[in-house]
Amino acid sequence: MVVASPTHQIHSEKLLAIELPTIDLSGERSAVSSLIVKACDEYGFFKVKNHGVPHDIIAKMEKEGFNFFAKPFEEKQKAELAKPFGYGCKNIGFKGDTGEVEYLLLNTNTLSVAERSKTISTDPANFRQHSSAVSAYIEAVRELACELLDLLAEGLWVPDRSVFSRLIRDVDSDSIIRLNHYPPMPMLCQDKELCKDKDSSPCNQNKVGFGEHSDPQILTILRSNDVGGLQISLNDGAWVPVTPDPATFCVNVGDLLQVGPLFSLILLSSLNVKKVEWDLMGVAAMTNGRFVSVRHKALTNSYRSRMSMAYFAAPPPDARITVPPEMISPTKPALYKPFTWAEFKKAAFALRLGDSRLGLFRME
Ligand code: GA4
Repeated sequence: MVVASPTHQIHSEKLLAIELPTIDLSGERSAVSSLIVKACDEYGFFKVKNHGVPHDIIAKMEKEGFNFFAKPFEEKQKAELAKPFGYGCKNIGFKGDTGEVEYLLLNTNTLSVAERSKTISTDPANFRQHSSAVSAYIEAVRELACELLDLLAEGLWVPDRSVFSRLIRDVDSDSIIRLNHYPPMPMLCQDKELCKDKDSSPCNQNKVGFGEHSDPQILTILRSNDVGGLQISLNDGAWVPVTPDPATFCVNVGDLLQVGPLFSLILLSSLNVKKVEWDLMGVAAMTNGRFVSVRHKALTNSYRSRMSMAYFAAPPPDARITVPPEMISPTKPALYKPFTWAEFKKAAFALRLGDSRLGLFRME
């Protein structure tokens, strides 16, 4: 993990943006996989370019999102279907968290396509077109997530390279997609000289769009328009803005991946039991908490709308995350109790946005 240098803070309100590592996925495979592991080690956040998601798929999805958020509030509210999926405004989760954000939360499960279409489009004439834009985006971003997870497994020398991506490809994968729209919010910063410029890096006086949290899933693939707002928390607690770059996707480690490298993932389904064995040499080379699910937040911009689209790659609900017996010894006791994604998710949704959840699953 990196620590902010003094130059990250020019004055108390204005922060210097951090240049996250940008990994070119068209590079040589083993070099790319090492870079991904390094970026997960050092930052827990990185950007990818030449990611293979076609520009027109991204553009259609973004247009779809902006069109939806431009509709009158009453119309958007009609998309408030089965909670937690559907439209939401200012309320985040079920425990009283709020932010200056409106959003659409969509299930990516193929079985829910019809419901998704109802959610994103209230115009029956464009029903099909809308549905296909969203589906095409989900499929392309899922592919990217799987590719990144395969590369990560390769970089970690895990014998089974598809160990993570199989969970995402599973028909029962609980991956979701979220469109966040942050309407412009005038800031209260006193330093007019520094803050009146319409640049994309917000200062600390900007209103909180989406409060501090970590993502519970395995990996998040985020794309935003050219308006800044994302900030990440570095090891020393300093907040640093991430420069927006619509040509790249921003990728971050989720809670499950923080646990994952030290654990075997056992996927139990009614039909099969798949156990993933870790290369003990590889595991021994890792340190506890090697990949950290970095806390982040999103601030609003004073002048411009920000829209981000996040794909949260998650396993099926019954995917069991547990310490393999060969990893446990009197000197190296298991750090976490075994849990399923369904159990972890239930705990996450019962807590406030900023609460730490992994602590609940730590061995006493
Ligand atoms: C954070 C990541 C995703 O946006 C999300 C969020 C979810 C929600 O908005 O309903 C949560 C939050 C997120 C973690 C803690 C709980 C659940 C709000 C909240 C207070 C969709 C997710 O999966 O977890």
